[in-house]
Amino acid sequence: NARRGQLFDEGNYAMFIHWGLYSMLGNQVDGKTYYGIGEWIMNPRMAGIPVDEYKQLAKRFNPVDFDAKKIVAIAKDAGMKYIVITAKHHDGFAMYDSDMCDFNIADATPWQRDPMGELANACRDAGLGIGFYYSHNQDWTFPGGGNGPKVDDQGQAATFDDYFVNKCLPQVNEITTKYGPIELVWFDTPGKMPKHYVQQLVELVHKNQPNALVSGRAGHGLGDYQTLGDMEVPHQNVPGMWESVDTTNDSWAYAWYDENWKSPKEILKRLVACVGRGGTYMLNIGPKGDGSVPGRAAASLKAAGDWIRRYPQV
Ligand code: JFZ
Repeated sequence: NARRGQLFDEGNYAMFIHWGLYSMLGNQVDGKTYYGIGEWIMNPRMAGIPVDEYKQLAKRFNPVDFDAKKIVAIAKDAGMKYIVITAKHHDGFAMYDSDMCDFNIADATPWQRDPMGELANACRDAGLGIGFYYSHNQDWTFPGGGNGPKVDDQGQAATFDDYFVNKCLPQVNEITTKYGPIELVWFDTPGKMPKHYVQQLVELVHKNQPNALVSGRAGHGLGDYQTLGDMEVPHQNVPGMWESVDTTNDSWAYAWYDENWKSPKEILKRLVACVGRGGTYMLNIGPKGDGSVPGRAAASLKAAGDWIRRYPQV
């Protein structure tokens, strides 16, 4: 993009991707199914998986069917203009090769690849934009992270500042410098995070990526645009630059039982409702633990895209 904000003027339909260690579980732990959003599986509200146990999952994470080019083709055929993917969700697991924390996909799994890099390259080759979701406040596995462990490995008390200085800020620096120009950083659930932390993050993103947008959920009104409530499709005009985030079924991350897929017609109605009111529609898919995209999601995106492509650009 030549300027910040251009993305929302021109790229009004995007793919959101929730993908991480939790995708391996698909809402099932030790034979028991937990109903809810899959990326929250380790939280006490769901399975309540202890940090050490959750970290062990990485040793079995081997998404051999992940194919960045395939995912980009699905987005492109759907009529989408950019992709935003979870570089780190609340579980704290980095889905890219991080030098700041070894709880990451390149260092902690047998797969040892960097899917964020692969996806960024595939997007650029196809003329699509790329952006990263980064859970800046909540980190459930790093000492001091929001809703995370209160002590470090040595049993010493850890503060949010420890987490922020040693993991959060350096990782946001990584995702905004390692992968060339990116379109946006999607921060989420700021909670009670003090303003000066959010300020530092926003400044860092704008410094490293002058044309990238910062999501409305950065906190303290410091984002570049407004994000409506999850799965909220407005019924009235919304002023300013805004987006709606939505998912193809009920969960964001892959959930084995979740077959409540939106039909192509529903997708189009929701897309048009947002775009027609001046917004951007970002629609999520949850790839499986093996990296593949659920067939029903891909098929509906394709069918909706076929309809979009029948009409000339206006
Ligand atoms: C957050 C995450 O906790 C969730 O796992 C997912 O990534 C989703 C896209 O974002 O959940 C939220 C955040 C904000 C609202 C609702 C759910 N909200 O403002 O309505």
